[in-house]
Amino acid sequence: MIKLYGYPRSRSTRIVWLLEELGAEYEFIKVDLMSGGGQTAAYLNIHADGKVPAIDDDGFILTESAAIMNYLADRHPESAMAPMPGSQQRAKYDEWCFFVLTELEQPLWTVGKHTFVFPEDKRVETVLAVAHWEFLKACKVLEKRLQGQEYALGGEFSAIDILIAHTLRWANAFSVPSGSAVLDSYRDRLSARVSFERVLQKEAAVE
Ligand SMILES: N[C@@H](CCC(=O)N[C@@H](CS)C(=O)NCC(=O)O)C(=O)O
Repeated sequence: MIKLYGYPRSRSTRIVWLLEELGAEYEFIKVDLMSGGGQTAAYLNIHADGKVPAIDDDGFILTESAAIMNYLADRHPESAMAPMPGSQQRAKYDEWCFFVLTELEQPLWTVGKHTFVFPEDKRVETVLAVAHWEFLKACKVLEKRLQGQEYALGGEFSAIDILIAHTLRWANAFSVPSGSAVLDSYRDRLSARVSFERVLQKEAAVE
């Protein structure tokens, strides 16, 4: 059974969400980031940087949330959570994936790091305005690409929607508005999925 190392409302939420969509069996192991759980020698053997998420699939260790999502989606081809590797549809899926990580999440995480993640003496207030601006710019691109379609790949839900919706939920939680009614309604529609209700229950159980 897959072991998922995670922490509520972190990037491991993406993996819980996907595992719930897949209906896969897994064990959620809480790494208590708030009390140094990521920095124990045992956990550093799993994730060299002491971060979450990480998975252990029968001894196969994998880190990086998007890599884990794509691995799990590819291991469950019947779920159609990601297009077949090597296909043009997969290249478009990957395009989304890299866009979300490098254009959308990156400025948002900069806001997070410089408001509540980093120790106070490492925070630089002057980066916030430019990070907000960059995030809004990425949201405009995202809005254009999602306009008139239900999901990122068109009519079918896939793992990339989890990555996008989770990032937009983070923005909301960080009080960083997307500035887009299209994106807000996409985020809320995806958050209303039954699988996401199960994510909230799973995380509440380990709080
Ligand atoms: N690029 C990594 C980022 C992982 C990451 O930064 N995780 C945060 C939680 S969302 C973490 O574990 N932080 C604890 C720390 O920095 O020590 C991924 O997508 O998995």
